[in-house]
Amino acid sequence: MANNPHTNPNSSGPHDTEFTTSETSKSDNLEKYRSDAEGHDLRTNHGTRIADNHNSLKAGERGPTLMEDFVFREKLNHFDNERIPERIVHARGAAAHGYFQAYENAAQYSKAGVFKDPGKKTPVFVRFSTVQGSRGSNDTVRDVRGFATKFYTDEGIWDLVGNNMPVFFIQDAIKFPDFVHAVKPEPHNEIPQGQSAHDTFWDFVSLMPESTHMVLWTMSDRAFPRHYRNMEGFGVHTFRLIDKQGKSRFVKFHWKPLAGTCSLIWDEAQKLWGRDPDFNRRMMWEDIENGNFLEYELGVQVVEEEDEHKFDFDILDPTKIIPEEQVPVTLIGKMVLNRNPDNYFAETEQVAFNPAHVVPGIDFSNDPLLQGRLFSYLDTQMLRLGGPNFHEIPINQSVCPFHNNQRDSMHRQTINKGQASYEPNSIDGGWPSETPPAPEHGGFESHYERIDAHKVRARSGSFGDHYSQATLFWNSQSDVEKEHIIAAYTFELSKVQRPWIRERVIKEILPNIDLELARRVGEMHGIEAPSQKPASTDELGHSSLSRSTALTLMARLPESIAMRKVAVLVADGVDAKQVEAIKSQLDAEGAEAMIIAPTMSPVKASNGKSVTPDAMLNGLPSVAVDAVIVAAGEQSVDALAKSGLGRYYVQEAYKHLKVIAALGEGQRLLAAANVPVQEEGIICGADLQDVFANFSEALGKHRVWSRDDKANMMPA
Ligand code: HDE
Repeated sequence: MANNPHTNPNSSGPHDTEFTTSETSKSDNLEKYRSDAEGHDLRTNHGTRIADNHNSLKAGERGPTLMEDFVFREKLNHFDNERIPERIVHARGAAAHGYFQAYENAAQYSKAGVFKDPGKKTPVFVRFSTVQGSRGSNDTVRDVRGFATKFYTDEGIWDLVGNNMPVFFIQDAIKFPDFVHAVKPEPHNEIPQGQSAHDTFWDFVSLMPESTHMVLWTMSDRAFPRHYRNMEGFGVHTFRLIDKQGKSRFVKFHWKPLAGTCSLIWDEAQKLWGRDPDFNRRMMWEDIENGNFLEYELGVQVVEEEDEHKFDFDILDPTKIIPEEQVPVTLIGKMVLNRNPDNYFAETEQVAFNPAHVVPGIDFSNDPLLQGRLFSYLDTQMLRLGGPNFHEIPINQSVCPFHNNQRDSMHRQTINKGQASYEPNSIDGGWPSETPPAPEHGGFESHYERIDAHKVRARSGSFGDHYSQATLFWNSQSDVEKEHIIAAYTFELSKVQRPWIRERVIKEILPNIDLELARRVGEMHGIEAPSQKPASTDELGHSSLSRSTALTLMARLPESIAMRKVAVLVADGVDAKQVEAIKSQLDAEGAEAMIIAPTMSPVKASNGKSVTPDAMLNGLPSVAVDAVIVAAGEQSVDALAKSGLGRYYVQEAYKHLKVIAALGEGQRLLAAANVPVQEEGIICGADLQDVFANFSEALGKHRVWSRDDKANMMPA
């Protein structure tokens, strides 16, 4: 309970209750800061019109520049100071605006206003990021993706600062600087960028068995999502939800993508570093511009307080999931990302997330990783955004009113009126005043938790199981996913120069996950893996589940071909009518046709018409699309078959398990490229409707998984 006896005597309850957000509240709030130069004169920052923006003021045409030139000095001075420190982690990111809408069932768990009214759309701003690389690194690196959501609610900002993987590398926040130093580019030469495949990372994680579960997730294909719309999000820690009666329940947050889950393939991801380093960022931007919005459902796993100790693991341990078979995910709302930012720096770069930004109805657990984060995020903004007033930066401003007695410091924008910047006061009428906690519109009240303990620098014995859920994850993967994980460990360790680190991973860590995994990776490194699990029984832990379907990406494949990008290969002599028919068919199923030709010149079709290409063969390579259709037309197919890039296009698509369709003579391109024509996922035929029936079904499964073992034989 609020216990200040000096609370404003005029205040008989909350005074800001009139305020309610709508879908456009944040955009309206940003409007006063937007600036459009159209029709305006060029001026200095202080308003003086500039007559010449090409020449500095000099003593004579060939003489030195004069100190007096305030136009020059101001311009250069501002430019020289344009950069701010990038985020220490999650430096590379892309963001979008949108809204969240609760379902009917949400309010039963939490009194937070954001869950109250299913008719209401609360504005959100979501930033996706990679973790290791710097701001200019590549999008498709093997890494965790940040999934940070800022809800601009009636009652203040709630930040759900999550990742696309549900666990973390360490259990206690005091190890975070060690972990980040180990994973970042190495300190002596700043190599490698955006990679975990280097000595310091594998040295650290092989000495820290608690990291094993999370490392396994990062060795899976989840580490390079095909699109931000195709990845799950997780709050990771256990939080608390507080209902109107003040009852607390533990909760894990999940974002479930409506477009299903799917990922790139490692070779494809690597090629994209060069061919489209902005792949994820570009796809999201273009899709939103084209009205193909990103959609997720918010889910919760709710655990009653009395069930806290019913699990094989400690729910406060952030290296553990709560398997969905044990506590199902209840969907409580939907989020739509539907508007690109106006300015990258002002919005995406300056946004400041913080897991400590909560509203009444949401509270923390004692997870020691979460507890540390509650300090770190505010702290880091002091350096990055230059002081404690970063909450005034437009993107960070709450849309609901906020008043307090915090004052001054660098770049203060607010002009606080009145004489009393303290509380209690009798000079300014006692305002702003406290609000007692209440089921609605109340002040924030921390959960009334009894803590009776010794002060210790220690870790709970219940955090000692380091392997059982790694084994659960491994056992839950499909065969193809397992092969990809084996290949990932093999590749990563091949980049580790110190043999004892490779040995430690293969002999002391991997066998505790699975003996076969260790044996297979060991084989590729000439290292014999042990035949018994070396860890103690306590470290191996126990999982009452042997498999969880929610852990395989295959459990939520897209099913439909909506919003998939399909390359249609054409050259001079193509059947223009058929190209139109392919486009309409893809359009009808919600997919996007990209006409790809050898050059950007209009293609001369067999009927004398012309077809306008969207891109060239090497401008939009197969790694940037989901499937390929070779259009019919004798001359067109011959030209593509003679072109190295044409043959490479289908070879590479084959290698990456993509669905390939060839219409009419199109088959000849496949033959010329040594792509088998009679195989699952290669659809040849003359009739468009027949071909499409198979094509759509195959693409709904995202890739032709049965081809995985053959694909490596393709040299592309
Ligand atoms: Fe973060 N993390 N983190 N983290 N984190 C930051 O905050 C930190 C952790 C996550 O798009 C930093 O503003 C500590 C888990 C995301 O702006 C920093 C610990 C999860 C983002 C920081 C963790 C995350 C960050 C760097 C361990 C998933 C990007 C810049 C105790 C639940 C947010 C910044 C954005 C960013 C600290 C662990 C997610 C330094 C100390 C676990 C998505 O404050």
